[in-house]
Amino acid sequence: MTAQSKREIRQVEDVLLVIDVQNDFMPGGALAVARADEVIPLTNRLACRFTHVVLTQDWHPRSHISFAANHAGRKPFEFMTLPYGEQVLWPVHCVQDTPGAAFHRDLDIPHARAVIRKGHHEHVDSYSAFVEADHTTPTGLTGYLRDTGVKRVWCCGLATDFCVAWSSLDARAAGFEVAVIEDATRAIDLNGSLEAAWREMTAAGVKRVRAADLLG
Ligand code: VGL
Ligand code: ZN
Repeated sequence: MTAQSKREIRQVEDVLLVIDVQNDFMPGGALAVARADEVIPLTNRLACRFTHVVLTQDWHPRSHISFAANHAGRKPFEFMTLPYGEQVLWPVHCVQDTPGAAFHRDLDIPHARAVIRKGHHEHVDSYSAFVEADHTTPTGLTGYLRDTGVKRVWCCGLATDFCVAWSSLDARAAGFEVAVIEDATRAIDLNGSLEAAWREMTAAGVKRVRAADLLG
C-alpha cells in the first residue's frame, strides 16, 4: 500500500465503532463466532489511531425474545416471525451483567468515549447500534455522533453479517460515510448470510476496506 492510497483518519470527523467484542461471541462462548478472537489485536491497533472510539455491547435481559430457550419447542438458529419481522432464534447469550456479556479481557481501548448497550428491550432485538429491530426505536447513537461532529463511521467487530452489517447500513441511512474494516470482523454465516450482507452493504454505499489501508 503506497502512502498515496493510504486512507487518512480525520480526528474530529471520524469514529471507530467497535461492535460486540464480547466473551460470548468468542470461541467457546455461548454464541461462538469462528476465529472471533483474531480480531482483537488488530482492533487494538486500529483504536490507537482514532481519538474517537465508541464500543457497542450486546446486552440482553435473560427473558429476551431472541433466545430460542424463551420459545417453547424452538431451537437455536431457527427462524421465527415476530411482530417486527423475521428473527433468528439464538442461544442464550450476552445476558446483562454476566461474564459472557463482558468485553474480551484483551480488548484494550481505555480511551473509548462511549459504550452503547443494545438489545436491552425484552420484546425487541437490536443487531444495529443505531436503531432496534422494530426499525423505529433509536439507541441514541445517531444523535451522539452528530452532536460530536462525526461524519465518517469506521466499523469493525462481530459479527460481520449481523451486528456489523446492520449497524453499517443504519449508519449509511443516517447520512454518515461508512466503511467496514473487513479483516477486523468475523462472521456467523448462517445460510449464506455473509454474502447477502456484503451485497446489501455494497449496494448501500458502505466501503469495504482492510486494516492495512488505515494502518499503512
Ligand atoms: C449478534 C446475533 C445475536 C452480533 C448479536 O453481535 O452480531 N448476533 N446477537
Ligand atoms: Zn444478541
